[in-house]
Parts: sequence; C-alpha cells; structure tokens
Amino acid sequence: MVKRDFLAVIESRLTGRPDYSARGMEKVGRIIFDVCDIDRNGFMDDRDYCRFLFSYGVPEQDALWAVRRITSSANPILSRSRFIELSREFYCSADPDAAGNWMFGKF
Ligand SMILES: [Ca+2]
Repeated sequence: MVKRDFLAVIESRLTGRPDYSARGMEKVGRIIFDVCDIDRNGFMDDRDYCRFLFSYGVPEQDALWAVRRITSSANPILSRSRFIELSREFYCSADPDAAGNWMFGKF
C-alpha cells in the first residue's frame, strides 16, 4: 500500500470530509504527543519519539533516522505544535516534499 492508498482509506473512514480529517488528525496528534511526552515538559525528544514509533512497530534505528529527518539533527526535539503540524502533513497533505511525510520513517 502506498501513501496515496493509505490516505484514501483514512479519508473514507473519517467521513470523506477533508476538514474533518484535519481536525481529527489534530486531536489524535495531541493525544499521542501527551502520551509520549513522559516528563510533561512540552517537548518530544528522541527517546520519546522512539517510544512513539515503537508502538507502531518501527525499530529504534529507523525511529532515530525519522526524528533526525524531521528535526534539526543538532536539536532532535519536537514541540507539541510541531508534532501536530507534522501529523497533519503526514495524513492530510498532498505535498510530496512535506516534512511530515517522514514522521514514520521510510513508511
Ligand atoms: Ca518530553
């Protein structure tokens, strides 16, 4: 399944309304971020991010690759708002160059 097919399934399951999908993804992104931000400092560091992707079955090495791809390698942390923005890009953007396309690694 390629991303286009994945997005079509997600879209059809979320009533087929793009605005609903974006809002739904934002809610999901907030929940996931809050679960993974164990120390509640408002940021997801590389350990938090590995924990997030581990829940999707992504190996640590691939998760570290992903977090460095979507952040500055010198500062591999994500704010809550940036995480939500990346989630929105991954699930809802048609831009093939959007950084969010890499949030799950080489998926
Ligand atoms: Ca944290």
